[in-house]
Amino acid sequence: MQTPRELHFGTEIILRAEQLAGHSDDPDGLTVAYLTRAHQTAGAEIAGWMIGAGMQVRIDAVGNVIGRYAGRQPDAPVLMAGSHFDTVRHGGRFDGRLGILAPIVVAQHLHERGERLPFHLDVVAIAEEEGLRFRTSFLGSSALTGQFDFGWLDQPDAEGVTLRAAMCAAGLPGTEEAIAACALDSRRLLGYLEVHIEQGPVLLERGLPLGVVTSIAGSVRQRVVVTGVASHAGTTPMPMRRDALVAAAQMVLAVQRRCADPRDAAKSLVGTVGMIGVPEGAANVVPGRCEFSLDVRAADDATRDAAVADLEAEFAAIAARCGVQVRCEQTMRVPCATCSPPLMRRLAECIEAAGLPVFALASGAGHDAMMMTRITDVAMLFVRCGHGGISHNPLETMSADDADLAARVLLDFLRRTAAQVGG
Ligand code: HGY
Ligand code: MN
Ligand code: MN
Repeated sequence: MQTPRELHFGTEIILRAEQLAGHSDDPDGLTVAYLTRAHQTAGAEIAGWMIGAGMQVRIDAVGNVIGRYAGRQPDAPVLMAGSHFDTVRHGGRFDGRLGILAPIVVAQHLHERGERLPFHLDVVAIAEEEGLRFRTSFLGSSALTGQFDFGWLDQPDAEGVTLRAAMCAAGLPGTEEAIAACALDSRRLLGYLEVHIEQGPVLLERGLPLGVVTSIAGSVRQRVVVTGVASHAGTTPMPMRRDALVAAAQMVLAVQRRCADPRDAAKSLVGTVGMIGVPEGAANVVPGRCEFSLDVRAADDATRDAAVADLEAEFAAIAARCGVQVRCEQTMRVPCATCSPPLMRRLAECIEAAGLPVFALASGAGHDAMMMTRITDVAMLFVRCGHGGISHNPLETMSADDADLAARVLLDFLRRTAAQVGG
């Protein structure tokens, strides 16, 4: 028989997601960049919920909030569940946050029942995944997996504040030693489970609330800098211009053309220029410099790398034609990641036991789970996304019923894992 508490997992998740969305850098849309005031207060709110769920909480040197629902024995192994709580600019309230809230409400349920597990359940609210403030996507999970790039510490944000200074201002040590100490002991880990909104239309179109993720597309990001010559907009004849923005515009169209090649459609190749700017630009100056971001992803690394190589060659050809220079700097490279077949099977059993069809799908979006595959077995549960599957948009939504099903499957997953671990 279900307890009344179990009936409200989904409602509880939706309410908390709304409450968490109250912490924002921007009153006009949910924006939580790494280590801003809103980011810190959001982390504190999550920590409070973890404590309320009977967890011991610690905050590591990069601001990851880690709550432990202690197992029966102090030396028990650890199952980790989590996701990120930073957002894109004007993002949705479930991206990342669902993967924190679902295990918290499930832990609270276990706590209220006095049900202990033969492993520690560590719920991790990962401080940074989106790369909004610094060019540091997966910062939180990089620290957890011992892959933090210390070169990032000197990187400035748009206001010139370095990552190290931002850490110190937030009360974090900002030292390499402290960050290195964030690395988890992989020998203690049973695995990592991430519950995440699908951020696409696949489950919605099939009428399915949940899906088991098989693999996560790898991505390459670049900062592309085009340098021409700034000159007077009224006096520079059109044939004499070395306009960086005109060259960049052609490069953007080259990205669209190359990544829409139907021969790569089956490999889910996608390419995006999400940011473009003319630093120090003015209405009456021919652009002398233009910078843009490039994000290329595919279901396999070879398809993605071939597209990136073609684009670099094409950018060079465009630059030569336009009399400008182009420099491509890689800011991120994450290989495709594969979920663990045994953990996928266990998730599938839970979905089946909930009376739902089992459906497996690949993820086109990146997730902290990609980094975690470097140190442990990983599983991901996708939850149906409403509004046509839109995400990275304030319209992102999910139903309380779907959130509820996800939490129940998670609870069952913990119990099945407990049965396997024994003790
Ligand atoms: O970009 C991504 O796929 C992720 O949402 N950060
Ligand atoms: Mn996202
Ligand atoms: Mn996410």
